[in-house]
Amino acid sequence: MSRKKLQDKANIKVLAAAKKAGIDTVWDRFEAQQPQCGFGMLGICCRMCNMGPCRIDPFGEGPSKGACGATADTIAARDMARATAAGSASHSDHARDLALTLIALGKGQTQGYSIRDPIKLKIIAGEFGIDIKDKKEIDIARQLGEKVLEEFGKQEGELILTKRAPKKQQDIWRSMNITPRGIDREVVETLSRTHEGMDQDYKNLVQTTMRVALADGWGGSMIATELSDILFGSPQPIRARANLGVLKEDEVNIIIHGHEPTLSDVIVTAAQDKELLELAKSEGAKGINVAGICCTANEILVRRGLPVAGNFLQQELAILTGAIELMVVDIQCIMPGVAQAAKHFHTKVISTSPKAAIPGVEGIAFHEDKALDTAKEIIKLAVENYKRRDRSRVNIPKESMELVAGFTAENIFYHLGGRFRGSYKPLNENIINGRIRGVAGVVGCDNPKMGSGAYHVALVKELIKNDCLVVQTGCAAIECGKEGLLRPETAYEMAGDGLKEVCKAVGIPPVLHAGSCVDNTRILIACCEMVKEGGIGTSLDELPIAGAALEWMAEKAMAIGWYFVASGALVVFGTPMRVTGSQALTDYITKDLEQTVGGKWAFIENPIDAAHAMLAHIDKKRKALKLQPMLNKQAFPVGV
Ligand code: NFS
Repeated sequence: MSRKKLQDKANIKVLAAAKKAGIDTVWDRFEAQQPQCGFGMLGICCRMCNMGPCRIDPFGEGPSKGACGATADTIAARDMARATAAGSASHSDHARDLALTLIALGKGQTQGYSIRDPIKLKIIAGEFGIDIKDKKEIDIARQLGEKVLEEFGKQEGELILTKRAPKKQQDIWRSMNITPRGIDREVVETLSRTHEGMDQDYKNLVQTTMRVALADGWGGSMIATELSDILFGSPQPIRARANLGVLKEDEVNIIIHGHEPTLSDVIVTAAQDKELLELAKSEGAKGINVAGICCTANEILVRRGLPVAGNFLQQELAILTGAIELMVVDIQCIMPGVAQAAKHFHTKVISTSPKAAIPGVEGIAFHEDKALDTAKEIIKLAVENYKRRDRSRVNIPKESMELVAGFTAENIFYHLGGRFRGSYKPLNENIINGRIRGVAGVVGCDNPKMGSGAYHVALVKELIKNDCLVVQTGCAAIECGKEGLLRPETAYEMAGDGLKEVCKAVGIPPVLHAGSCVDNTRILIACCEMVKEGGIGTSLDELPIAGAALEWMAEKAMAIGWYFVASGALVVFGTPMRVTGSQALTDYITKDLEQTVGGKWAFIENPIDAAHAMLAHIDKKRKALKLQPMLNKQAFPVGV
């Protein structure tokens, strides 16, 4: 597969118009960066102190050490640890804000929020040791928020949600001293250990990397998912559409972009406000159309069926359609290019988080106590901007695809077991009897290095063809949704015979959209349920599972990859993390680590090769478990 292949017709159409108008996009800027810095890519450029920047000669002709004496192993491992800590911090800070929202709700200091999943509130409160007897929901919410906040500042002990993992994982983590103690502590310690003159042993640096990542997976991200379900409702399978074609020619188009559901959920509610709809009509628009980009889109998609305008790489393209009145952004994955693209059109960009200011972009700070008022104010700005739309420049591609999203560890339980005997038993049984080979997570970003999402699509097709049930999150899920893979019909069109039969019996697509990137923790929980159900291993590392984020881009993806590896999974990235300048580190994380944590990394660019590596790994686990041979004889051979 050639690099930079733009397979999405919507993208091709908008990019052609952008080129004509002389407006650059992420693909142009990426191209302008070529060739990219080889030292940087290999992870052997050190900028930790002001004796540097230092770099190691990968050909062995120039320096083999930095000014302080740091080797390639130390330099690459420190860089990897820091990036993982940043990813973990991002998810976890997002979770912290949700805890603060829950506390504010408990204190009656919010506007537009309620407890939408009271059952989950009580379950999670129980897990956090809160006595819920005779307590009002609102009081439980406040107490839970406070208890969750303690997880961030804890100095000793173990994060409460790590108890959800199978005993063997907990034992491994304890024996390797990687059980996360407090979320903030792990981030701070990783930053401190990677300061100049601190931790120099790459294996020791991998240890802090795993612990800070586990603080994300079994801490920050998991908390974010649970609190979002409590505040905004637990997802249920829901139909929606994705791609730029969801934008409307004759309505006010508002894009919500970023990650937190806190504001965007209220915006979707406020967009149905009668007065605002009247105002839109008086401005000549037929309605107000709210659509999403990135994980904010996923958060609202899985709960309310929000139309998805696009994934990460499409954020500028949405603006380039000339049909966006306003894009409201919160945190993470917002390209500076968005504000630059907006300057060419009437589009207003509003930033709502003081943590993510953008030069030249108006900031409207968002506070929970005035959430609904703020949302209305923002929508009003959009409606008033409708008259400034230059109709001669509107270029909305017609492409949009139907999809089903909203599968969770809890509701998949009911789907697989049927309404009256909710259980993971049918999933496990179908894995045991060889109808389903295993479960693969295909997640993460899209990256101009790989075109515009084609790698996810090719990988998922190969996996389901070979009877692997696929679970997705993030931009990878959006990409596969646009390509029609998230429809139940996909089972008939593309899945192997065994998987097809199960999907047909249960009524699910072979590719399950489980939400945003913090919702990767839903996959962890589903895996724990598989272990609990029995018959396919007593720990996560024994399960026939694998994960991939071929088009990964963000540091958050490194944190996610690492917490899956440390939890016992094989994780495949399409382009390597910046480690390959150190052979020792690369070997350690792609080979040796499997002996201790059960998981490991692989870096494989070709999506078919990546699929086969995942299938081979799954087959290795099947063999160890002595499961029955695969029923579908045409499928990828049980090779290992
Ligand atoms: Ni994940 Fe989601 Fe998308 Fe990548 Fe960005 S939106 S949090 S980081 S680009 S998948």
